[in-house]
Amino acid sequence: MEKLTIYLGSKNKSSWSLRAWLMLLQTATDFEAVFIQLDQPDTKEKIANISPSGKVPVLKHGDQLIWDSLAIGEYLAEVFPNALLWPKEAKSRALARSISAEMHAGFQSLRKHLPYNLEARFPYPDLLEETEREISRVIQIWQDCRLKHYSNGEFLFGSFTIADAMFAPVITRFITYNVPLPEIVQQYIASIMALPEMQMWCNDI
Ligand SMILES: N[C@@H](CCC(=O)N[C@@H](CS)C(=O)NCC(=O)O)C(=O)O
Repeated sequence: MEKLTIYLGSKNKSSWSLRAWLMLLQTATDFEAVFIQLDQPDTKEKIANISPSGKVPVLKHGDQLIWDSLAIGEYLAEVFPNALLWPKEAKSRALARSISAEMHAGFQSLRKHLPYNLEARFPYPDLLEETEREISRVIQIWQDCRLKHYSNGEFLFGSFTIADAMFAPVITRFITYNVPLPEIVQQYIASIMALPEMQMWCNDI
């Protein structure tokens, strides 16, 4: 196996890096993690040295670079089929890809008004209607998936998939901002937060 290196941003600041980290740990393969501190005078230069897009995460496999969290997930799913990073069944897989893409491309208001910050805790703030609408949409996605896959495991499609990784930083945002959530969603959040790889990320900032 060629050497795998993942380039990541600071744990407290880089929500996209958390996604790639969770996906990579599912493969149970050896890799090197290189963390680049964000918001430092030399951050842009350090990232530019490795990343064609000027952003992290970036995966390096041998001499191949893969950047962007979702592209990294797709690559890992191909190279490590036994990790079952996408659901096995075609329709579930299509749904997992749909919600992962929806997360990847959307929820701008939620991202802007509930910024990712692992360490902070705030009371639930007054939010714009659009942000509230996006929160409701996330809750609806999680509820629908959990109701459908309740008997197969604790995650959106039963076992952990790329879709769970894509939503993991939304979970930490909901915790940071004390977002009120229905019971079934609270259970899902507890399952994600209990993952050892999530603990490794959150408890060692
Ligand atoms: N669409 C990209 C977004 C990556 C991104 O925005 N990364 C941020 C950190 S979370 C970054 O590298 N920012 C550059 C900087 O802070 O200088 C992905 O899915 O990986």
